[in-house]
Amino acid sequence: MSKIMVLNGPNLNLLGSREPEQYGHETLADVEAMCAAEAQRYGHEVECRQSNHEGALIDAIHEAGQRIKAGEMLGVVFNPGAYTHTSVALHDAIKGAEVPVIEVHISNVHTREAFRHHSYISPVAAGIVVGMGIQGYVLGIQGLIHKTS
Ligand code: CA2
Repeated sequence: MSKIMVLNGPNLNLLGSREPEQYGHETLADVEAMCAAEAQRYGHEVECRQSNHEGALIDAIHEAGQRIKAGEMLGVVFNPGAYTHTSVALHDAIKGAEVPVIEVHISNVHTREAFRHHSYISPVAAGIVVGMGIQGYVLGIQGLIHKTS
């Protein structure tokens, strides 16, 4: 059994409480339960983290890198939230730690404001899931398992 890290960035702890037209009615706890069930279907286990702090997300990516090298983790399903559009530091962390990352966005960022059209994460992501609602996390887990097994 391997671990999969499900990592969520800023404000995703608010899922289900506001903006349901954009992000749906489900909470982050609902998302994490779906991810756990999907990973279990493949004999894997999720470890779920959320932070509103860029440095904490970078630390989580570094930790994933070490655990992947130790053979106990497959990679990270990552919704970086608004840091997607701003963070060179997260780009560098993913590249530097050589972590297979599936980038997930609940909404279709390409139909939204222009500032959401660019991602610093996509060039270093192993795959991208956009605009599939919270089902995108399930697809991200499937994609990560497919790419790394
Ligand atoms: O579509 C996505 O998953 C995003 O990563 C969500 C980010 C946004 O900045 C990205 O452009 C696209 C925002 C997450 C905020 O989530 C909230 C959920 C409920 C209420 C308020 C914010």
